[in-house]
Amino acid sequence: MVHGAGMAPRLQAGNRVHGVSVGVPHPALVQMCGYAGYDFVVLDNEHGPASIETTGEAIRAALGVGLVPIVRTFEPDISRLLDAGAGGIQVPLVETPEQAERIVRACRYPPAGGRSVAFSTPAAHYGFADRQGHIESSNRGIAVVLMIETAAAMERLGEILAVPGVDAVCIGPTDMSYSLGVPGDGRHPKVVAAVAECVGACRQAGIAVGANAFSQAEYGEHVAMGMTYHTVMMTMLLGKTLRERLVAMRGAASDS
Ligand code: 3PY
Ligand code: MG
Repeated sequence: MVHGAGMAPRLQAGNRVHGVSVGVPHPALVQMCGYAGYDFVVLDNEHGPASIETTGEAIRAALGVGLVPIVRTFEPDISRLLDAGAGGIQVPLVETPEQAERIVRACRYPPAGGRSVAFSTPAAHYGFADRQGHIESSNRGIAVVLMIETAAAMERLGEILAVPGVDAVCIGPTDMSYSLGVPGDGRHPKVVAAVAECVGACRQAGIAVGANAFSQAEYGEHVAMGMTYHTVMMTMLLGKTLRERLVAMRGAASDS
């Protein structure tokens, strides 16, 4: 039964995947990412304003264009977002192995975990999905992505990565810079060293790792380091393109 849960095996196999972080929760923007050919979207419910209901619409849009909908969210919403059809969960600011264990457990039906079972949900096709098939494909396919973005997380990184069931790590250089006392400087040697250490540890543990790439040059660096879980940020791309075109037009027209 296809419900967007298919990302975990791809991450486990080390496949390179490209996604869009969507902070403006409109289904049309999600559809656009699918038609553009991306593999997945990260619906950003950490920094974005989406409710569970609007996230449900975005998930529906993603599934309609063949995108895996991963939702970036805090722990309390995991259960409802998976029921809404999320194919993966990305939790920010993970700092302890206990938290990582809780997140994995929340993403797996028993006996593998503690996710509450219901077949009336969009994820289970409102009861039309084969029940056992839904349980098995969800447990096999839902991607568990943890964000590592603080000094506290780095201190316990080995323990966090040893938690069974973690499929990928997404590094957050901005929060990391604030946490390391070099606020806003994602290129500071302290941040660069933390990112390199995190990538190395993930690769050693056989866990996919990635980050937002804000430029093609940065994407190249990420690939060279061994990252395979790549995202671009929609608001940044749109804003940058809009501004560049305006500047170019004003430069080209003598009367503007
Ligand atoms: C960070 O850099 O802190 C992030 O959360 C990136 O998504
Ligand atoms: Mg962050």
